[in-house]
Amino acid sequence: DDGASTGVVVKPKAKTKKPSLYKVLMLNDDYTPMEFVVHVLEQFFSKGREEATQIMLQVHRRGVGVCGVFTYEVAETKVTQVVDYARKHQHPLQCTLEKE
Ligand code: TYC
Repeated sequence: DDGASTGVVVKPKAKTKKPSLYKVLMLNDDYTPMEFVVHVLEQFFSKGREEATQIMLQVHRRGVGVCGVFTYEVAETKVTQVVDYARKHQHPLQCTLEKE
């Protein structure tokens, strides 16, 4: 807009792009104790006992559940931390990323 008709020059807004978001998904298995999964959801995803239990039961019954939604780097870090922590405790718990 060169302001020819109104005298007002509108500067084009420099658009800041929102980062893509990624879901961290928890996967079911037959061996990881329910209590361990609840503990992971509390410690790594800041869930309260109630919500952590609901998510764990969703995964147990349906096979998969959403732990949280993050930018790529944060989501990738959560997955690594959870899988490393589970291995340290000798549980096969798996989680993964999915682009929203
Ligand atoms: N299915 C497991 C059991 O019966 C519990 C479990 C829930 C494991 C959620 C993993 O992401 C998981 N002990």
